[in-house]
Amino acid sequence: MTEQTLVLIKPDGVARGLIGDVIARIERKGLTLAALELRQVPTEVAAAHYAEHSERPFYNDLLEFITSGPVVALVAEGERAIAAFRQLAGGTDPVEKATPGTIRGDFALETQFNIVHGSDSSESAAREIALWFPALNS
Ligand code: RTP
Ligand code: MG
Repeated sequence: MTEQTLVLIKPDGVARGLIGDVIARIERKGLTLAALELRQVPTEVAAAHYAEHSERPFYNDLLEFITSGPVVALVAEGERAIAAFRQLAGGTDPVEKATPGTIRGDFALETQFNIVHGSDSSESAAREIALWFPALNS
């Protein structure tokens, strides 16, 4: 089924010059881009984006990190796009869970600095796309 998923290249990925590599992997997989923008994240958007983690011990660090520099926000589209991008990203812990060949497995050492975000379900994707790109699909 054709889906859309919200991807973020987090501040560490942008600062380390990995925008092109991440986008190349998305395109090579066969997904297409429906929206793409470099932007500074307002704290309110970061808080809404990660609202499900608001009670977790790492929440404040996560908000501080995601607002620490520009991110690339994009919407990738294609068959099973949500699971397809999660496959490209690899597991949340870039050493214990992500395998080599994935974005996190290839480029990251620490869970907090794991380069990318991808929506984890169709409900999350719909919520996150409406948050980051309210004009898309409207
Ligand atoms: P994301 O939402 O960023 O795509 O990552 P995810 O689904 O793989 O992981 P999730 O459980 O949603 O966690 C969101 C982000 O919070 C940071 N985190 N830090 N220090 C920690 O134990 C910890 N756990 C999670 C990571 O940046 C993770 O991507
Ligand atoms: Mg998540």
